[in-house]
Amino acid sequence: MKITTLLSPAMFESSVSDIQHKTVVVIDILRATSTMTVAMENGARAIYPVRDVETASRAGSSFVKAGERNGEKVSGFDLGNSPREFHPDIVRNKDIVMTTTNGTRAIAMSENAEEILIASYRNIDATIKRLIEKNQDVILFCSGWKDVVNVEDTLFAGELAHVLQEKGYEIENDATFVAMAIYQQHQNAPKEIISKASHAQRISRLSSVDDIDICLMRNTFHEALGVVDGMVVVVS
Ligand code: 3SL
Repeated sequence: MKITTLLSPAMFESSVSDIQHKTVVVIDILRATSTMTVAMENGARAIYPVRDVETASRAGSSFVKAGERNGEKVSGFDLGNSPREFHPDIVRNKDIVMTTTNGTRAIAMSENAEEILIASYRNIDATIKRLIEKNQDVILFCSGWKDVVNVEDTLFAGELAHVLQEKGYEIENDATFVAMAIYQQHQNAPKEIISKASHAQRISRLSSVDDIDICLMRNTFHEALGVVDGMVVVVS
């Protein structure tokens, strides 16, 4: 089995082939995939990730509409993309339609994969378990920020690659070695480097530093999340 890492969506065209036989792990630590995990932890029925604001705004009134652009809540939507907003009182037993700047874009780009997993620190062990059970070539897809590489997604991809390599997976591209090197250097103090990251600074300005702590909590949810028929649901 092989691991390919995309440090940003800009690598997609040049680095991805045969996606229909692979598992793609979509990573947007700050904050889309972490927030999706929180929503599912808090009892949401399903999340419909969509690429654009127009599609999300057309969802029926039974949906909770979550939208973020440039770190801010989309005007007229029920929620933005802060994990603190996805409270059980709001999301329990609800379907959520969600669009974000980078995370839902990466999910849409992965649509032809055999399986798409939605990963965050909050469900990292369940994600690893699912990958090992599937025993398929893996693409670690860092959502980045507007096609630019970021620290937090790279660090997370490096951890997944490190664990999978120990299980016998082969490293397919240099981006995976880069992610693993960053992980090896910062594994004991991930928050230290992540809080210096440009998007962490942006979130602290626009939302709250609490979001960063929430997104960095490990294994608060013991289920893998995947995209099935266009919905993010529990797959394990
Ligand atoms: O781009 C995204 O998908 C978001 O996670 C960005 S933000 O954290 O909501 O600003």
